[in-house]
Amino acid sequence: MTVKVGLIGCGGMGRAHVDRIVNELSGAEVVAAADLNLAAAEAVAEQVGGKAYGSGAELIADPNVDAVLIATFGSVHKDDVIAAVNAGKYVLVEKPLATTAEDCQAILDAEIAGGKKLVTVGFMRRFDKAYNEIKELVDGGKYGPVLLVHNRHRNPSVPDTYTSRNLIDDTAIHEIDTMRWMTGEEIVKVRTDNARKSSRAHAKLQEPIVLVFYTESGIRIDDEVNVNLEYGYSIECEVVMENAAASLGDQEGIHIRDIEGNRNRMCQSHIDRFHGAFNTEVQSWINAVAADTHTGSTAWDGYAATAVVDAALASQDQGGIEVDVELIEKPDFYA
Ligand code: ISE
Repeated sequence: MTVKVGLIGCGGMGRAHVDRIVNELSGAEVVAAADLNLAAAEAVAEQVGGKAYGSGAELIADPNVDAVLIATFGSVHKDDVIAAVNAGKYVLVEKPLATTAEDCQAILDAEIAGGKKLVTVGFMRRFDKAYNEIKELVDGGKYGPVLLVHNRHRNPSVPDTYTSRNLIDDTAIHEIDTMRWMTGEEIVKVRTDNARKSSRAHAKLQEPIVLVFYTESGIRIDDEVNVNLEYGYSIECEVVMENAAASLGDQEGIHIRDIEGNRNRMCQSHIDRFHGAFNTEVQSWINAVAADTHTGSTAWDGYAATAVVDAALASQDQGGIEVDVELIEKPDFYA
């Protein structure tokens, strides 16, 4: 079966997914594209020989669309995700699932009412080879339990529209999900520490910051979020167990030795650094849709990550105090 995919949101991320489906992956074709900016949808539709729509609702209602890939802004995810679930279509939605825990709960309710797991949240790091190798070490237990994790999330620059809240709800949300997945535990407390402000950050952006999380068993996790560090897109993670520490390799790309030194080529964006993880993620989703099963992170994972984001934003608003994460009881549906 060739899965007929409809794309909602024809910006950079959506177009990168179309390119991977067309050029690198197998088992799917893009048959429709939607965007409020109809010209952007038409450009993608022309590329793939599909239909263009001015809204997600119209694309979801198209009987020729088997499954939906959503790459719009998080603040407008909720209605399209619920419409796809109500139409019984699998949906891969870019992070965040929605921007408030309340909106995520509405998605959980719709999915539970339909009785079938249809929603996958695009937390692509779960498909990154190196993160998976560390997780295997953690799960294998050879080195004892995890005590601490140190993360660094560095971007070369961000646009002027990027706000201090985005440090948490757009950037650190990746570590929030990865740490829940890696440790198999919920995050129960969070605080935010400010650092000396980077002179490269625009006037209203207070960064870098360090988030400090604690999980149910007391694992302490820190996450430096530093989004104007000029040199590149750099993601670091060191997991400290009782008898060993394991870290991600420096970059996904190549290593160079020349007269100027011995170094890695620096990635410049998430699309570059996580190219392999995105491909594996979308290919797994295509395979799962074709087999009528669910893969990857669930709507519960999307909800739990957003609940941690809400607590971290509350900490940020209140001068960095430690805030408890409020989670509803996990429905058996997601056990
Ligand atoms: C962006 O939306 C991402 O998902 C990237 O992985 C992250 O590094 C960046 O800060 C975000 O803006």
